[in-house]
Amino acid sequence: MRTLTLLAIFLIGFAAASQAQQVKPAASGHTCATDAYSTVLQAQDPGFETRRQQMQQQVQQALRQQQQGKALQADVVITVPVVFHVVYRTQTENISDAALLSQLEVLNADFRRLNADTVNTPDYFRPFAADTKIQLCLATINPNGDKTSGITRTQTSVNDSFGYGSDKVKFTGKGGTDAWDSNQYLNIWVCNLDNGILGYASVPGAKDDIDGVVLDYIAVGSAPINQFESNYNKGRTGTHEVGHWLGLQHIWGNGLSCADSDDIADTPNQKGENTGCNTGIQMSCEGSPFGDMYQNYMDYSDDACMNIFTKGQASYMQTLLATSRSGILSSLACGNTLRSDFKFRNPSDTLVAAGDEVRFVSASAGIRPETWFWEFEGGIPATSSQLAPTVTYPQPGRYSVRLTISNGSQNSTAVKEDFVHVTVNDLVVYPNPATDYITIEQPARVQVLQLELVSQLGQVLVREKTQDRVLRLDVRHLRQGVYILRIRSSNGTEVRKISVLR
Ligand SMILES: [Ca+2]
Ligand SMILES: [Ca+2]
Ligand SMILES: [Ca+2]
Ligand SMILES: [Zn+2]
Repeated sequence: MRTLTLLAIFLIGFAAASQAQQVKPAASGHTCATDAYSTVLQAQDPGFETRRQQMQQQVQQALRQQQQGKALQADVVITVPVVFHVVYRTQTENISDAALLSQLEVLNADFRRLNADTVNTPDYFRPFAADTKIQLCLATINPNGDKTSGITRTQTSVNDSFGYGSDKVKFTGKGGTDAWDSNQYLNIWVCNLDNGILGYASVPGAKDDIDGVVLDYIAVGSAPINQFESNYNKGRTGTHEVGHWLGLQHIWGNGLSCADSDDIADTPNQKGENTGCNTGIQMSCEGSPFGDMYQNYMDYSDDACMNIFTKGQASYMQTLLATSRSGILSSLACGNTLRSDFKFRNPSDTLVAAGDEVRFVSASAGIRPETWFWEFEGGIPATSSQLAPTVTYPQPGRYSVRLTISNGSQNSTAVKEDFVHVTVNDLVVYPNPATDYITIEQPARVQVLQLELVSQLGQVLVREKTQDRVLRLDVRHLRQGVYILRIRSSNGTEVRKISVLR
């Protein structure tokens, strides 16, 4: 009888797999491609590894500061807005809204330690178990500011399945769906992944347009809503991959030895991955009295046999959200409000010459505004109701810009002081004569490279290389007399006579 049941389970599993024309996941063990995907990114994107390491260092530095007393607001629950992009070829792959909502429920339960199977965490690991204070919500506003279900569905023309190598699922032009602004959303793509891969995540440091988590459709949500027979039908692939997205490494580190680590202090050191469903104490490395924490979401155990994030992992993820994913903290994607913001259409317009045209563009968040009201100190026009106005500034100075947006029932104002710097037309040096400091102010479109203050005998007394627009030279140590200021700029070399008075 038992053999028959097993055979039946095997056949159902086989049917699901053959429908997808794919190999089932390896006989045991999560098949997470996050590490392999990071290796691909290292090869494709020269800046990736540096950014990843910088972000890791930022977290470690912030964690050290927290230990020195500058604690994060530990009681604040962070909400991460999620958009699901279902990219399907067959109706089987086009999993239901219910399955996606079930996935969200699993994530919220696991991250808040509200999962029903916390009872399976052994007593000796319970003191380490954490409510991560991170929760997820389904986006209610899309990047255009319009209402959304938080779910996109795309029937794909891609005939074979998707893989982490090509990453096609993340691009509309390649048969997938473009990411929504990853500074405001966690993008979760659902598709048929090849080679039995269950999921992969971009770790912090990946570029915005590929940022997010990809899940194989068979691993989304929890049975019975998840209708696929496997050891990975309780939605824990999602928990594991979102853990990676928030910077967590596999609990065994990145090598199959005891010398490497996951950089989390309260997870036991572990040699390699655990698969299936272990029981009792399994010790792969010396020095941890209770052995491997194979119940951890960042191991490879079966979905039914994982049930814990640790406090160390929780602070790591919290801190990562406070540093390199801080856009998520201020995202309005699950709300019902709007927030004014704006920028230069051309980023170098922060510094212009008198008479130049400066173009602005609204960069509001949340609900799409219906009206814009701009106020330009020192500008012509002084006000505008356009989405992206052009303004001329006749006089040198530093000017504020203010934008009030409204959707009829709500409004929001952003003010930026000294946002526009209209420079002088010619290089000016003042005061002359000077007693303590000389100020050198350069016009837009000219870049001063080096300044030299030279005595009348030709001796260089001060030399400065500079990137600054406004420079102050200290002449308090100079005797009364006449000096030569030699200014080398992108316009050539210019010489001014400067008197110092005592
Ligand atoms: Ca697949
Ligand atoms: Ca550890
Ligand atoms: Ca290891
Ligand atoms: Zn993984």
